[in-house]
This record gives sequence, C-alpha cells and structure tokens, in this order.
Amino acid sequence: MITPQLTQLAYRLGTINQFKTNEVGQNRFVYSPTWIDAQKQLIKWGLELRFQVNVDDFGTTYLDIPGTTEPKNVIATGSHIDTVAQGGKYDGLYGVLGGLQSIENLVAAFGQPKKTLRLISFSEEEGSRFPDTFTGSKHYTGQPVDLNMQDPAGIHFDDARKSAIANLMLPGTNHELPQLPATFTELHIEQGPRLINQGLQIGLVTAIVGQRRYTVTVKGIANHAGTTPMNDRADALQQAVDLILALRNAAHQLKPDLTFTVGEMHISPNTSNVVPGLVTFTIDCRNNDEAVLDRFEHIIHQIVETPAAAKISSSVNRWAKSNVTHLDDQLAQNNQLLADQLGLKSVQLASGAGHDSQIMAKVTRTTMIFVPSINGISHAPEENTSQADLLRGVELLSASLHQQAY
Ligand code: HGY
Ligand code: MN
Ligand code: MN
Ligand code: MN
Repeated sequence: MITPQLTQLAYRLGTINQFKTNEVGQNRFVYSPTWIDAQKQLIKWGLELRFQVNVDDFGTTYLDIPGTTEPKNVIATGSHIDTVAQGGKYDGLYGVLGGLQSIENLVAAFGQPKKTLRLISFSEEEGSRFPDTFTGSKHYTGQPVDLNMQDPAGIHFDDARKSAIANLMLPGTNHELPQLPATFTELHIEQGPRLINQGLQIGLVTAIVGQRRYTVTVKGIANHAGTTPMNDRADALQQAVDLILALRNAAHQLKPDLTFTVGEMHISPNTSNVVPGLVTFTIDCRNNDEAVLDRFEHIIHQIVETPAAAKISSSVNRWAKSNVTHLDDQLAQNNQLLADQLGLKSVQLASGAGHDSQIMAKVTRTTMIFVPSINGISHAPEENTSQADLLRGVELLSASLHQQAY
C-alpha cells in the first residue's frame, strides 16, 4: 500500500532526478545548471510549505519551521544536493527530501514544534567538481574553503559560486549564515552491502571512516610511438601503472581493510600513436584508524618520490583530508530504542562512506540513520533502495525529530 508520504517522497525524488545532463546517471555537480534547478526546486517547495527559507553565500539552503517556545534551539536534519559523476538517485538527495518529508509530516500531525526544526540541503559534499570535499558543511561550520580553487575547465570556485547563487535569490528567501543547531541527524542510504545482506532495515551510525584524497602527477616525454626505442622512452603512463601497482600492494600489506581507489586518470596527449608525456591520477584511501592513514601517506610519498627511470619525475599532492569521526552515542542509542518501538530491525555500525555528518560532528551532537542499498551499490546509476525502506527511514527520522523538538 503506497502511503501519501511515500507518493510525495517518490514524486519529489523523481522531480529532482529528472534535472539531468545527457550523461548516464545523475551528474549534479555543484553550481552546475542541474544543481541550480535542484536547489531552486527545493526552495520553491519550502516556500509553498511555509518554511522560513534561507540560502547562504555558498548556496546551502536551510528550511526552518520556527519553534514556539525555544526558537533559538534548533534541531536539524539534512544532507547534500550534489552528486558524483554518473551517480545514483539517492546519495545525498534522499537525506534532503526524506528530511523535508519528515518535517512536513510532523507539522501536519503535531503543529508547530517547541524547538525550531531545520532541513539543510548542503551545496557540495562529493568533491566531484572542485578539488575539495564537504565545502557546504565546512562553510556552515566556519571551516576554511579555498575560493580560488579551479575545476578541470579552469573555472574558479568563487566565480561559479557567485553566478549560481544569483539564481537562488527568490522572493521570500533570506540570505545569511544561520546559527548552528543543537543536534544534527543525517538520513542516508548505506551505500554498502551490510544491511541488505543481513536482512536489516536501519543502520545507526556510530563512526565515519577517515578519508584522504591525493593527485599524483607523472612527467615523462611525449614521443613517437613507432620510432622511440622501448629501452629509451620516458613513458609517463607506464610509470603511472607501476606506481599504482606498487601503491596498491603497499596498502594491502599495511592493512587489508585500508581502501585504496584510483578513480580518475588523465593522460596527455591521450593519442594512440604517442608515448604519453604526462599522466595524473587520483588516490582515494580510507580507514577507521588515523595512524594507518598517516603511515600510508608516508608510504605514498616514499613510492611516488623515489627517482624513477631517467627523464621521468613524479610528485603527489593531498587535496582532501577528513578524520575518523566518532558520532554521538546517546543519539544513536535513542534512535535504536525508537527503531525497536517501531518494530524496525536495526544495527549500530560504522560508515565506510564519508558524510557531511563528519563535519557537523565537530560543532554539534550528530548522528546518522542508514537505510539499505540494494546489492550494496552506490555512486552508480544502479544505486537503489526499496520504496518501503525509503519510507522506514523517514518514519524513524520523524520519530527522532519529534522526540527532540516537540
Ligand atoms: O565519497 C564518499 O564517501 C561520499 O559519498 N562523499
Ligand atoms: Mn552522500
Ligand atoms: Mn557520495
Ligand atoms: Mn554525505
């Protein structure tokens, strides 16, 4: 039986996911046209539903229902509106629209809350366009973001930001950085196989893995594929392949659960009959032990900076780092009790994916609620969660927000 909330949630998810580029999957990069359409649509829904709408100068959008007796005491939920390249329909967006649905349901059923209820749609979390991650939640929590960083097309973050948010200044919206909340709860898909494999419906997140991202640059000499002798080449791609293999083996030897991913590579001049002269590739590595990430960072420098064959040089630059983060135990336990009362099968677990919650946890009590990912797939068009599980997450979030704000 499709309940009204589910129809509403499915409709809103479908509406925003239709703002597509002609690429496969969702490609809602921060400050892109699809990003503007999505954030604008959320603002319109917020205004229609009589939320107080605020857009900060990074484009993060806050939808408030002011509290009657303790308006300064803010109970917040939310997630990020941007996606990875060729991403799925639920990563981030489910937490934004599930949070909207939850607050809308609560106000319809119980009227205005005592404390202010806030939905947050963070401008950017993935790091898929500019070389930094979590820029929306970093800005909200007062952490520095380099406004001069550039995307691969050479566009500056600050220029993209300014022109995008000009589209969000709709009549009836405020434009300031709102105060921090007393608690923050992020509703999110698990993005992994544990809940679905164990037949569980809810994950209560106790910690978030530490993650670091690097770009390795390998400089060789572009040359003719046919006339350059095999023993006299400065082939940047060959060197990059050797480095990647050495790094992967080192990661496994250091700690088998240290995740190591090379997800992006650029070859220049990227032509079939030219020995590559320049290659860059990214490294994404994660672990729940900060000391392991420190040790691996040392190993990365050792391997990359060891002098290679003549005429080839390599260097490495770290452009993102978020620490292992422990979330609020009390909030997780409260939510587990609520899940039990709702008859939901739940488990406490750590997250292998990064989330805005690890930024929010630096400034306020923070917790996360996971729902299962079918086949454990995420960051891909096949990302999927059953309608029933989507609703169960909203149900538990609603119970948690009700317990805190009414
Ligand atoms: O990459 C991550 O873990 C997150 O989805 N940004
Ligand atoms: Mn996410
Ligand atoms: Mn993601
Ligand atoms: Mn996130």
